[in-house]
Amino acid sequence: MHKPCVLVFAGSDPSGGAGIAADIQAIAAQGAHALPVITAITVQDNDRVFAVHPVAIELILQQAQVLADKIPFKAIKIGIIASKVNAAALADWITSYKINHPQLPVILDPVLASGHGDALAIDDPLDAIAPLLSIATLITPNLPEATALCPKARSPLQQAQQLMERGATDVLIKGGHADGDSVTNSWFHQDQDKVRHSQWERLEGSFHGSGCTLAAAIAAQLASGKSMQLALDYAQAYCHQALEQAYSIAPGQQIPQRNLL
Ligand code: PXL
Repeated sequence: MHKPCVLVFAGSDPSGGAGIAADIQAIAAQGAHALPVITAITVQDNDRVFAVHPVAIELILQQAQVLADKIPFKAIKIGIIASKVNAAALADWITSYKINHPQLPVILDPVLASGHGDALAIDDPLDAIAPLLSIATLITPNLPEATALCPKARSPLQQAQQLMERGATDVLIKGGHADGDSVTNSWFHQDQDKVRHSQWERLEGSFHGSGCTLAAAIAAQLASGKSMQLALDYAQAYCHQALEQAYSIAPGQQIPQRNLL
């Protein structure tokens, strides 16, 4: 049996809720295989982040290169990179790799802070994302991230357009931070004027690593050969189920049940 691979660049979260642990589980649950390259070690529990230590960029890129030399991965997923210089160097590496793999989807979860607003980068978080915006195929900001990334935009459509002007073909703006009984995610595609909304029942409580789960599941679905539309549909349905079945490890944020029951 063969499984499609996803090259993942993400931070480690020792609570096991977010970051690379979340990505590995979400990718496995789609029937794909994660190639996890750790970009930063964080010190955190299921609620708060106490420290972030970026991994040396040489070590990140050596791992990526060894994998790239042998394993034909079908998507790249990027979580926190945690520093400006590392983000710039990783963007360069991915740009070079894509010369021979122009169709390779690159999914960027533009994490600017933890759910509690704690820093997940040693530099200004916008600086630690900026170089990656132009190499991403799909960007998956939540509402505060979309606002911070595109401060001059006056609507989600303008935010998506500004992000796509930098090179992405697709933007999924996640509506979890809005009010109301339901959560609406909005998918914008470069060649279509129409937005595609998907609505999900708002679940009680707060979750640790929901964004990682969704972006990793999308990457795995794309790696498995799904169209963007199907990948988004499957991954959002999967993520919603994982949140419905979320479990507790301590007071505070719950952990998505990524290995669905
Ligand atoms: O969910 C965003 C995120 C990504 N990566 C790491 C994290 C978090 C949130 O806490 O810890 C490592």
